[in-house]
Amino acid sequence: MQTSFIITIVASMAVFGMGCSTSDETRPQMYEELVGGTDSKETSSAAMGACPQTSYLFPNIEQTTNYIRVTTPIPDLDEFTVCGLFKRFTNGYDFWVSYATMPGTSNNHNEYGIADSSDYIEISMNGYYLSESLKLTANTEYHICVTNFASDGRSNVYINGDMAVVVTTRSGTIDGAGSFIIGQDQDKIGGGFQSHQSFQGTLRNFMLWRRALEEEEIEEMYQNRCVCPQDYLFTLERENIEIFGGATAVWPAEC
Ligand SMILES: [Ca+2]
Repeated sequence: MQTSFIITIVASMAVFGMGCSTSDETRPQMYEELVGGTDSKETSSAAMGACPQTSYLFPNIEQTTNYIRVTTPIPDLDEFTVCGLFKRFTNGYDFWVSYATMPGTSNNHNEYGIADSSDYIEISMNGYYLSESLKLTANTEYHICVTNFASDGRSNVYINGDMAVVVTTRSGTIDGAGSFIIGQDQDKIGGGFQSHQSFQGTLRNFMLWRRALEEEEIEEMYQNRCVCPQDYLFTLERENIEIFGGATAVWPAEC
């Protein structure tokens, strides 16, 4: 009975989505109830533990309206790691992550970013972006982690647990207090999106840590999406984000 109840909820969420509308408060609440608590945050630093499961669908191609904004305050970042399970539906030029800093600091809309195309991955740090060859197939889900070292501008890209490519851009601390957006490229703080840079696909378990994760930790997360190092800065749990346009939260698979 419980299973059928969940299926009904999932079907409803799939049909109606959980988009930007603030007119229907029941959908975020429903999602939070289904996802449950986040007691895992209380465990000690760097210990592996149960990982909060999140899952989002970006269903629309070539638009500037579907995105997620992280509401967790972003501190200055020196070493940090982002990971997630990415699948895109097309071979376009897709921005997964766009972090823009506020006017009054460096006013930099390319402070940090990750984008990909069918045959390269592009990282931006400190206003400088560079791509390196990397082939990712559409409609295939990849576990992707990027460890970043602001001291020398280096980003190590791990695909399915293995180091795949190094992208070296520009050194310098990533300024905090910026705007962290998933699914669009910011050309100004919180906006300036261009449709050809939008993300269409799915994203699961995206999160950020304020350190470079060890290769062993990344490999373990690839092997088992239900565990992760507990010292993360944020996940995409509902209380940490705002969701816009047709971007939709979907019920994550159980662990
Ligand atoms: Ca742009």
